[in-house]
Order: sequence, then C-alpha cells, then structure tokens
Amino acid sequence: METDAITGADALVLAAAGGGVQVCFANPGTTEMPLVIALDRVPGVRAVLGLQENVCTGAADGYARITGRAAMTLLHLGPGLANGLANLHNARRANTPVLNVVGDHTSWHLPYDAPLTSDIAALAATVGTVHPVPGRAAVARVTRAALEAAHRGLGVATVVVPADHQSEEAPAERPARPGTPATRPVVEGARVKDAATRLRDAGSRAVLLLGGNALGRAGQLAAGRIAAHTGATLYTETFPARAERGGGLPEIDRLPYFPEKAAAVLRDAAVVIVAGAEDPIAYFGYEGVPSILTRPGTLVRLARPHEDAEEALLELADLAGGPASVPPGSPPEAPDDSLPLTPAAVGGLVAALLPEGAIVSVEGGTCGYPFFTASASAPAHTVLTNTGGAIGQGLPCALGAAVAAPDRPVIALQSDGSGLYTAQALWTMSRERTDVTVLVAANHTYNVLRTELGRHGSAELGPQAGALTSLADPCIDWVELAHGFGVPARRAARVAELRNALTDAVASGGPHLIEMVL
Ligand SMILES: Cc1ncc(C[n+]2csc(CCOP(=O)(O)OP(=O)(O)O)c2C)c(N)n1
Repeated sequence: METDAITGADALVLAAAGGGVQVCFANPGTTEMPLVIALDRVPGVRAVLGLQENVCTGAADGYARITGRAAMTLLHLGPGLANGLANLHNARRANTPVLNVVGDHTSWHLPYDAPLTSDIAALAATVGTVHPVPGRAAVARVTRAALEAAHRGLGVATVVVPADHQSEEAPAERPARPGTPATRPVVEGARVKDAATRLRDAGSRAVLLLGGNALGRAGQLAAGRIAAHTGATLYTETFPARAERGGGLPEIDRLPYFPEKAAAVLRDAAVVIVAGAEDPIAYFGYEGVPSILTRPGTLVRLARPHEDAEEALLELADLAGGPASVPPGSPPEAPDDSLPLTPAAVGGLVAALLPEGAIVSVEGGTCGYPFFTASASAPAHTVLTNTGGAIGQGLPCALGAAVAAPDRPVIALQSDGSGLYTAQALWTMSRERTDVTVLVAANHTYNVLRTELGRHGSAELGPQAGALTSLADPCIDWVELAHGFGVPARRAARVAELRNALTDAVASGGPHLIEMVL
C-alpha cells in the first residue's frame, strides 16, 4: 500500500464531505462495510442509524428541506433501496437534493445472481438520476458528479458503488473544490412582464398559486403586496415541501385538496398565476371531474417549481405596484380548556401554543387541515408536508429536520395510520436526543379512506371495507409504543390535558410523544 493510499470508501466520504455533506442517514449491510469503516476514518460526516430505510430517506428529505443542502443516505443493495423508495419519491416531489448511496455486490460476484442481487439502477431511476461507479478510480469523480446533480437539479442522485470498489486502495486525489450549493435558475424578465400584464388585465379576478421557494418569507410578503393592491386571491400549493408561516406573514390558504372544491375556487379566475407550484391538477382522477383544474387560457406559469419563484414574485410586486407592507392578522385563539379534544380544538391549541421558530412536520388530514387554518397568525414557524402522498413520511421528515436544526423545536403533527409505516423513527429521535414532540391524532382509522369510500358511492361501510379502514381492533397503544422506543409519552383526551402535555414537552426539550385521543 502506498503511504497516502486511501480506500474507495474513504474517497467517497471525502468527496461527499468536501461537497458540504455533514450527515449520513444509514442502514448498511455487508456490501457497505468499507463505507461504514470510512465514516470513522474520514472526519466530518455524522452517521445516524435508521431502523428501516424509509426512515433514512425521509430523514434525508427533511434535513435538506431545512438546510438547503443534501444529506447522504447509505442503503443496502436493491432491497434496502426498495424499502427507502417511498420517501425518495416524496423527496423527488419536494424537489429535495439527496445524495443516495447504495452498495452493490462485489463486481466479479454480480454475474452469479446471489440472493440479494437485483437491478438497483432500475429502481433508482424511478426517483432521480443514477450514477454507477465503474471502478475504484472513478469513486470520487462519480460522487462529486452525483452531488452536483442533486444540488443543480434539486433531486435524488443515487450512487451505486460495488463493494470491491469501496475497499480497493488508490492514491488520494487532491481535495476537490467545494461543490455548488443548491441553486435555482432565475426567471427571465419577459415572463415576469407577461405575468404583470395578465395580472393588470384580470383585476381582482386573479389568483396567485404559490409553491417552491415562493413560500419563503420574502415571496409571501411580495404576494401579499400584490394581493393588497390588485385584490387578487392567494393560495399555496396543497402540500408544500416547506412553507414559512405566521409571524406577520399574510394569511394564505392552501388550495383545497378535493378537486371539486379546488376547481370551484379557480373557476371564476381570469388568470391563475403559478409561482413555484406545479400546474393545479386533481390529486386523483374521479369520474366526471376534470384532471386540469384551471379553465383554458387562464394559466400563466411565472416560475416552475425548481426555479427562483421568490425573486420573480419580488419583481412582479414591483411591477404591479403594491403597498410596501401588509398588516398582520390577529393571533390564534386557544380553545376552551374544558372541551374534549376534537381536530379543530387540536389545530387551535397547537397554533396558540406554537413556540417561536418551531418546525412543524404535518402528515395526515385529521388535524393537519385544522392546524393550517388556525396557524396563519401564530408566531413565525416552518411547515413541512407530505409532497408525494406516499405515507410514512411525517416522522422521518421531523427527525431529519431536528438533526438539521438542533436549536429549533420540532413538532410532528401526525395521523396515526401514516405514523405506523415508519414508527421506528421514534427510536432514532430518542437515540439522537432530538427535540421533537410527536402529536399523534389517534382516531384509530384510516379516516381519509373512509371519506374516499363515501365518494365512491359506498353509503354504508361493508364489514370488509370497515375492517380495511379500521385500526381499532386491537387498538394501538402509542404511549406503550413510544416507551418501547425510548421516548417519554403520555395521553391527552381533553384540551386542558393536551395544553399541559404540550407545554411540558416543549419546555423540557428532547423527544416526547403525546397520543391525542380523538
Ligand atoms: C405508501 C402508501 N400506502 C398507502 C397509501 C394509501 N393511503 C392513503 S391515506 C391512508 C390512510 C391514512 O390514515 P391516517 O394516516 O390515520 O390519516 P387520517 O385520514 O385518519 O387522518 C392510506 C392507507 C398511501 N397514500 N401511501
């Protein structure tokens, strides 16, 4: 061995760290052992164990939504990647940069179709770009290229690295320049001017639909100025990757989830200007309901989701000529302490007790929608939602956000059914001493699916349909579950109990879980 020779695994971690990667959410196996060793040999990347790969990938998504920088994952072959795909899908829909590292069999062993062999590249291609490592010499270059691709394209970049290329040694390369941080292309002036003309012509019959980085503070304030001047109506996309809220921002509702309602609010618009959001389309196709929610000729794309929508909105506000600022709304009112817990009471209370600077990971509609309605005038906070609809995202995302921002309190407002897909995230929250308070909406049903059954003409639940949407027999005990994963937990059935439990949890820091009996 040459004196300055390093392994391929060392080279990979060095390239990642050199590009700004600080955390690796990992669940490794035999084919990733050199990389596990490298995480000790090369300083700078903190390894965080997730007990199922979908925890790792969801945490990487949450981490990057907060920092704007990719985290690394470390997953075991095709099956490990397959376990993590649902949350990589959500990350793709959130335009999140992720450096997704997957080990493969030793290259000369691959032809024998050993039990864990599978088409890793085919799986990875469903969520982003694929970067195979052809040999030891290519490890650093491929890793850097993948990280660049993740940051430039705001997406998931998968490095597939066979075990032999991880363990082979070669002379260390000169350290590379730090890679490009995540960047968004600037919207050309002509598009902003065109939107300004359409806005002027539409008068108060304009709708602005905000998403992407338009949901930072500056973008929303600019949209508020436009609305104050023109009478335009503002909406955010239904499931934003990251939205700043409260703290004097204008009250902006989400575009309704069900297509009939969404189409109704867009029907009278003379123009619908999308800034950082996807075109408004129905979440699902229902017989007799159009997929496209805007009327023909009314859609104007000011900025696409990966583009700099914030800057475009600032320019649009200047062209439209709005007031310099807009007045804040009134703070949320807490519900009466004597009431039993209802979704509306939970939404109101959590909004009223929200600590300044909190990050709220919301998954599930039961308390998610009422919270959103109540929290527009809460103290400044950040909301993260499930962008891709693959459930099991809320707890891992909260975990990643807490690792990214240890100085900010994180609240996971979580429906119970979705939470059970990745409940192991609680263990990592405990092990990493994260400041996450998990609020579980324990209605013991897949409630949204009951609504969907109703929409499909099932007026009464059949026994099988009832059973397939019930979590009540046996009733899952979240307090016991949390204790098993090392997270202190209690139960709240009335507003006063939730107030006390949430106040205590936020004051003492560290992970907590509160089962909200609904
Ligand atoms: C990966 C994945 N599997 C299944 C589904 C289908 N699905 C959508 S919502 C839902 C149940 C949600 O129940 P819960 O999280 O308890 O929410 P509630 O509506 O009761 O608030 C299911 C199973 C999905 N969206 N994603």
